[in-house]
Amino acid sequence: MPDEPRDPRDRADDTAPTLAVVGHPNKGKSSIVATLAADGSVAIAPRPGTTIRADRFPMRVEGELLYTLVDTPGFENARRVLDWMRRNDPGVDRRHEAVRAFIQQHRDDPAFRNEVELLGPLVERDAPVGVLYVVDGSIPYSDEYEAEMEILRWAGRPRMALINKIGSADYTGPWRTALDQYFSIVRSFNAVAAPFDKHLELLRGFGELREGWAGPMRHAAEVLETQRREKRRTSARQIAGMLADMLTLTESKTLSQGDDAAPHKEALQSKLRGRLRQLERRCRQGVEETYGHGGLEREEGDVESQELLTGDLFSEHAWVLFGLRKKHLVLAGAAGGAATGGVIDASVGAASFMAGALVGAVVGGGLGWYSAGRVAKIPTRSRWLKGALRGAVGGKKLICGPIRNVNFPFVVLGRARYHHGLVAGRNHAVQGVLKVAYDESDTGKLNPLSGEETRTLSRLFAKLGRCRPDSEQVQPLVDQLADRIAALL
Ligand SMILES: Nc1nc2c(ncn2[C@@H]2O[C@H](COP(=O)(O)OP(=O)(O)OP(=O)(O)O)[C@@H](O)[C@H]2O)c(=O)[nH]1
Ligand SMILES: [Mg+2]
Repeated sequence: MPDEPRDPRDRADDTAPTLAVVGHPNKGKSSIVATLAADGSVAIAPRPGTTIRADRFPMRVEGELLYTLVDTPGFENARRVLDWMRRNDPGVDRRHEAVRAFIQQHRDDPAFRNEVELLGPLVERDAPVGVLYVVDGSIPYSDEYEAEMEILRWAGRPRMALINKIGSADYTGPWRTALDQYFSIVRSFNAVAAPFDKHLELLRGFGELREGWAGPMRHAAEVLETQRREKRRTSARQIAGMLADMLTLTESKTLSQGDDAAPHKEALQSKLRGRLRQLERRCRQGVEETYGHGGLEREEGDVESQELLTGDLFSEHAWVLFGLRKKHLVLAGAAGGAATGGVIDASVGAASFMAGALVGAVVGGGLGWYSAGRVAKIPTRSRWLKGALRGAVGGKKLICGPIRNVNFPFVVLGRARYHHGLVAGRNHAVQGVLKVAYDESDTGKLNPLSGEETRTLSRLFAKLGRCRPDSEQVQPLVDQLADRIAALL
């Protein structure tokens, strides 16, 4: 019977490259693995000797294996290993056998525990493995690395050197000169700070290491790029959904006749603010999960940065930073107002449409201007319950929200864009808390919205604000909003 056709993903598994990341202890090997495998579970720590076993980290997207990275412990006794291998040199054409023999003979020798672990993946039979040798370009080159590079040469695998600069000093030049003698490809790559396009560039570079790897590595980069775009779209949908929830959110309470409304009003407003904050928190968690950073803690820095992300959505500081500038507030108010005017007129008749839109623009523009830099006020109104006036039913309903301030959704969006930028730009080598360190130099990080974008968004916000939360009109508006937001992330 002929063989069943194989799942193309299995074939991909056969051809997916494997790269062993090796080097001196504490030079960022595990950090490179974490970043390129997008895996926050890789053990990284400031002290040497963190990694004690060779561990495989497959990079899979929707079940397809793109490549595998092998994290390894650092060299400890490279000189002694090389001495042993030289004494047992079987000739240039069979030197990899000396590496294999070394492993076999020292399997139980605690002095060479690290070397046995790290060299193991390099000499596995039938497994085409590439080697990434990691050095720290912020400390000077010295002879002690020569033995490591020589051992790797003996292992006979295609290899690339990566200069990962941990500190601020720069010895990249001398390092390159030394590395060029042992490695066909030498690249600089910062495991912690490298932006996503540099990850892709490096992955494509791996394709140069072996015949037959260019295709799989180019494919891997394409898949990751597509996945990245999808993550941005998902985040945009999460942010748009949050905005829709916020713009339609109300809190209400039925009061008995004779009840003093004032304390209830306070309580309702505070409850509404609490729910809005909760919506923001939930959206942030969603975005963090989208980028594989679920369960992140946020570190609260100084008061300024605290207010920015972990701080209060309603703080004046957040409004000054993320709210629209006055010029755009007028545009926003005008666009939102024009939309309102247009809708009102539509019911009256086409002839007055433009006139209504104009009035709406003027009124809206005025409101926009008025609310520049002001923290959102929550409108609260009361409605007599049916029959209350006739005395059949007691009391009235106090309704708080939704927030109408034109600046409000822009403040929320600004904060969401800033948070998204931090999360999307965070490599998995950065472990622990999400550091919120915002200072004046970050101000330009968020591209300001153009007048056109402000107008379009304002119209959508205004339309959403007129919807009931459960109405069918909400979803199409959220979709449109998500498209706009995706372009801004
Ligand atoms: N600033 C900065 N720190 C880095 C970089 N790469 C690694 N580090 C830090 O350097 C320390 C060691 O990083 P690891 O990735 O654990 O190094 P390693 O080579 O795997 O270490 P061992 O497993 O002990 O051999 C950690 O504190 C990392 O956060 C980098 O590019 N920039
Ligand atoms: Mg390590």
